Amino acid sequence: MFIPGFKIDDHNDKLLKAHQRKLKMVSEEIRNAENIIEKLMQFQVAIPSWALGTGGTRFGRFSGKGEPGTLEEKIEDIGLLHALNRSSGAISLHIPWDIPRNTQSIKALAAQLGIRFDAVNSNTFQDQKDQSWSYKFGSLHHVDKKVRQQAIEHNLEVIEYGKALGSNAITVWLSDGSSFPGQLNFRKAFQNTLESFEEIYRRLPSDWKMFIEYKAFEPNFYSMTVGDWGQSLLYASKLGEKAYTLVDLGHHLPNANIEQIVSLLLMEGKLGGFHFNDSKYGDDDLTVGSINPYQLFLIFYELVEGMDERNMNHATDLGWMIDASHNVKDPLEDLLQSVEAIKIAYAQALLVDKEKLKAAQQENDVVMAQEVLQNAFRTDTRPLLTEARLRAHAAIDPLLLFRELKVRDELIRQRGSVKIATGL
Ligand code: AOS
Ligand code: ZN
Ligand code: ZN
Repeated sequence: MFIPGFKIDDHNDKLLKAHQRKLKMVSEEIRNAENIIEKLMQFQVAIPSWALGTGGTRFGRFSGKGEPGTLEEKIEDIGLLHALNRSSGAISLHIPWDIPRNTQSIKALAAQLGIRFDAVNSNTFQDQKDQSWSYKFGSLHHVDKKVRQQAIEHNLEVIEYGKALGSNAITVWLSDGSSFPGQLNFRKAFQNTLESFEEIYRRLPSDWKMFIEYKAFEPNFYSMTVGDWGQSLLYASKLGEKAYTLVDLGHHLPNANIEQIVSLLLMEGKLGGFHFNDSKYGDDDLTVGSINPYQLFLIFYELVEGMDERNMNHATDLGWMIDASHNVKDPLEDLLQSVEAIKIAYAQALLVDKEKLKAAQQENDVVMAQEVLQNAFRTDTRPLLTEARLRAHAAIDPLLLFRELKVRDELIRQRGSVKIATGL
């Protein structure tokens, strides 16, 4: 299914006046509105290929309808999102769930929809039916070299698929760890993992990045071999300048100060990418901004401040990806909400009066520091997002248009009710 431009125009015509009224009001309040709008137009968030179907939990999966059954259909779904918001112009693939059978036609389809290929992900957390050795006791950290070698080769193969599509980063998330004390020698597990990473890193193309994603627990519950940002940073530092830490917002122990982690990783030039989601308890993979939008804003403030300090390009110098999916919403509506929440927080971060905050910090004026941050957080930036969309020929209200056009019904009509997208 494709959304023709005139449907977007019709929708926008109806909502234009109300939007202009709101924009005028906000622009009078905000000194750098024009600059924010331009930055918002540049900012794209990659959609995970595995979030286009309904997510499952370990208790079951209530399959949605009209799910994409092929990589082409996944790209088409992201094309729909991108047509609606012009902010989702990238896809992050997971191999082997998304092996491209015909690279040329996949590339052509993506190009036609304005979608580029962000980081490719390897999967050594599941056994595939034709593989020789099991990952039951880990992959890159495994005590047995032949298992590690199999996992290394898988990662190298993922890089090849990525190269063919024009991606330039690989994300490695390992489920490796232990569930009981005594199961592992921590030092040996670290060294095996490092050695495996080194073999992959050696074969990384010169213009590629390697993102090392950490996670505090799950599926292993006693130790994870890349369990926190310290361990990820250690691997990345030992590997070299193309290796970076990837922060997934759901991968910390409760109440961790993620904004501080982000700030220090950026300071070290070692923050590579992001997996956005939200959570109440653990790796809940909920819609971005649905539980704790203030934390998201604080993280974005550190991102913007830290990137500016290093003269980084907000839109292109980090990998911005969503990693959220669950089982009660329409996945496409969920992703529209997530992208919107990310961009709201980004716009709010751009609003922060940095000079005033710096002065308050210098004076130990704690009250004023809070005021400066919360003034930005409490500003409604949505009209700026809408204006950015309008200028990019996207919908004033993507979610409303998605429903008005009955996109899901049409996808069900085309694909049926029983297809199940690959993923978890
Ligand atoms: C797992 O918890 C991680 O967030 C990974 O990023 C994983 O590769 C992804 O969620 C797909 O399962
Ligand atoms: Zn993740
Ligand atoms: Zn996760």
